[in-house]
Amino acid sequence: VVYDEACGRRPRLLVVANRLPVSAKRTGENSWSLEMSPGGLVSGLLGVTAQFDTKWVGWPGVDVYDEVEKRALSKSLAEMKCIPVFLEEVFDQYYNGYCNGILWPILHHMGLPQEDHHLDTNKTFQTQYDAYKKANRLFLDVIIKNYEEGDIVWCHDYHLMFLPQYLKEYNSKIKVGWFLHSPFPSSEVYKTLPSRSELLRSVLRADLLGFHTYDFARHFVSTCTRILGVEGTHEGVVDQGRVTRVAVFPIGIDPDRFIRACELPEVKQQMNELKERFAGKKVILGVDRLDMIKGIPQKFLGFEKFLEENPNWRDKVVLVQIAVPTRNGVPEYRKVKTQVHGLVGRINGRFGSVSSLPIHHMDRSVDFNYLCALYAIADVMLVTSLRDGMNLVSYEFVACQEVKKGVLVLSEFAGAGQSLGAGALLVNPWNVTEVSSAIKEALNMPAEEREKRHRVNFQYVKTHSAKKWGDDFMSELNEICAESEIQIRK
Ligand code: ADQ
Repeated sequence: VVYDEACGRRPRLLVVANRLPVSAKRTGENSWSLEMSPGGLVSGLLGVTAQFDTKWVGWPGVDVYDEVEKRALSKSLAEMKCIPVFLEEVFDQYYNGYCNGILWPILHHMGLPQEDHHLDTNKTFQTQYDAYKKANRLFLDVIIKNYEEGDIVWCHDYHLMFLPQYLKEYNSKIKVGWFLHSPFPSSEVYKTLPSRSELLRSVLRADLLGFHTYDFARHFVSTCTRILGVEGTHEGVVDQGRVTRVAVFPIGIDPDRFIRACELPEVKQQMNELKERFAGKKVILGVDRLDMIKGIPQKFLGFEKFLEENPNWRDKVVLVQIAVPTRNGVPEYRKVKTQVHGLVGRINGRFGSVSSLPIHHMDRSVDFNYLCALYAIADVMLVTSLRDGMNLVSYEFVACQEVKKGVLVLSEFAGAGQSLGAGALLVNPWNVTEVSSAIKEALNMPAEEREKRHRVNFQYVKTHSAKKWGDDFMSELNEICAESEIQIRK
């Protein structure tokens, strides 16, 4: 570790993401209850916490305007090594506007919103873009207040594309990493974005840029060469002799957490109840955030076609879809929700009876243990993302299937399509006939073949964990930092 010798202490790592990994609930005047949410990022940092003194920087997930309240919340968060960034009035235009209304669809090959067609002169767009920059500056201010010499700053995701530039302008010696959790699109799609060059130039100021797959990294490098006229090499991007390293770090999960949960008496009890509830039927499972990128309408259309063409299966299969609503402040999300509800009604209306409904759809989140029980009893997991950085749901399903050895039907457009493609049935979610045939193949697959496919994927999920992802990124960043220290000393 680079800075150990110099400082005689564990080096500090500031992990900066839009959202802190805690849920804060007000329990009274100036008092808060906080709970750590163990998502992919927290699991990923499990490995590096031994080497680093890690602190989290991010939005706490609640609106706080009063200064006394802010201090009280900051104090409670400090005990969990979290430092809040209060975004207040910029939040809506930054988060719902620029991040999720503009960048998210572009990064997922969905194009810009139709109604804002003259984006560069459109006032709403300009307001959102300004709010985005302002929010990135608010993150910078908090980092500056907490920065100590030698700290490494790891920025996460598309919310913080200006942060590498702002950090380096503040102090060119800060070591900065940036990881993109979503895909990076082809340059033909990305170049429609009016602010395309500024964003690229900013992230290129980081020392290391990470992507989930080789394709996303390649898209990024070729986008930089085409838009900025810089040089792309196997190492990354070279601009006037300065190299920004671009590399691939596929994220994973903490598989043991899921494997252990499946052994808990409470989870076993939930599994038994679910098995009883769906006795005599095969269960197809879908677990997604209710987001247009997850292809939930395409999933339902594929299932509808399957029921249409296979009348003998109509009373013998259910699709359980858990779709937690997110980003309700963005119009596109409200539209997809209405579309999904319309399809559930149509398909249940066509194929349901008094005693049985083909789709059990829930607009909500389920707790961790119940999620594991659902993963464990499912016969088929159906993931039809139209584009997805990785898709951890497919990893979680595999981790919970040691007994059942069910089949993963997986979109070829999810990053996971590249890592779990060997054991899964890959589909193009836009091809309804292909999704329908894959459902049929999965439901009829002989035990021996299921076992073989599960083994391959289970092995992958076990070895390519979130911990490995965090360790790999940090050791590469350390190496780059060490090299540049040597260069400076020369
Ligand atoms: P997401 O788009 O959120 O993540 P994903 O990787 O599948 O997608 O992770 C979702 C997480 O939320 C999973 O841990 C899942 O268990 C949980 N979840 C989803 N629906 C739920 C529900 N109804 N109830 C309870 N839990 C639910 C982004 C990118 C992905 C990338 C990750 C990590 O979009 O492509 O894999 O970051 O980099």
